[in-house]
Amino acid sequence: MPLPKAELHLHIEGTLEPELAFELAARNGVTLPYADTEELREAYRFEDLQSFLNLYYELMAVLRTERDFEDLADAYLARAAAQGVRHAEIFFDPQAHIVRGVAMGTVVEGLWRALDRSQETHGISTRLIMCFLRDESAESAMETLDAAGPYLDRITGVGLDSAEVGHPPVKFREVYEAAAALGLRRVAHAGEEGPPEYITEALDVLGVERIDHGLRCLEDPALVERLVRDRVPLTLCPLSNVRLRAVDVLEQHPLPAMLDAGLLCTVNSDDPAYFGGYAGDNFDAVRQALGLDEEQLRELARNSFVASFLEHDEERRAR
Ligand code: ES4
Ligand code: ZN
Repeated sequence: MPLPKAELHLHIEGTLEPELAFELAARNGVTLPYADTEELREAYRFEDLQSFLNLYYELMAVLRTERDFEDLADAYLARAAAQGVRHAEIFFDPQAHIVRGVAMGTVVEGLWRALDRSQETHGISTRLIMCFLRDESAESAMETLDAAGPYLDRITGVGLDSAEVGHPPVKFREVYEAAAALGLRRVAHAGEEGPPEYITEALDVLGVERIDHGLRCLEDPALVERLVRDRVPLTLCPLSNVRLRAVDVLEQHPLPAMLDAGLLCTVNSDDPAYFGGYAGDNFDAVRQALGLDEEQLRELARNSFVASFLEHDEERRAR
């Protein structure tokens, strides 16, 4: 039995497996520039975050209807359940769909159909986190928040993702203020490819409760001290870090040092269809490559619930 765990860093669009991509392409009359699933998998060789994002946005063309988003989420939840995931806080990127003429309502209603029954069908409680694309303008982010108005009962929080370098958190100060005023929880990707200053800025300017990735905090000892003191969760994604070359090989991932430093680390899958594995696969990989012992793995699983947005009694029940 895999360890019960919460998944806190998961882009739903990053769960699109090649087989489902081709199925949806056929259903929607979309032509993909790949002959078959094998040729598509061949394209999964990334140099960095941007080379991954190019393919990630390209494949989204197959997602068009509510049912597509429902099928996507349902397929993810089934795989996650098989790997011990009991709670999932799921990112989605509305701007990447709205720009293609797919409305906010189509995305949220479709995802919600799968999420709403997930406790019964998969034994997984869920939350939705709406991300802003940081390489788009602050105005576009604010329009996206406005467009989410009718769906805020289904959205727990906001996040910030896509190409990091050159797009510091401060660019989104106003939209995060507006999100906070609406009662939304706040997280942001920071310190994946960007510098440690972006982590500090996400905390101080955006008021985030968790840092997604946060790997580069290690370059700033004072920042590490602060993250430890304030118990700021980091949602690490080890297989993603290898595929996008944030670390050379998994054996050199700093997770053990980060745990030893007292950081509140969690292990997550990011874009599992692209990076070689779901939450349980990431746990297995760090156990093998880094020699983590049972107590460290239990600590990581415990941290995932502590760092989640579950209410306290719900959190106990999920464990
Ligand atoms: C992402 Cl790995 C990663 N980093 C930033 N933005 C993203 N969106 C989807 N995956
Ligand atoms: Zn991510």
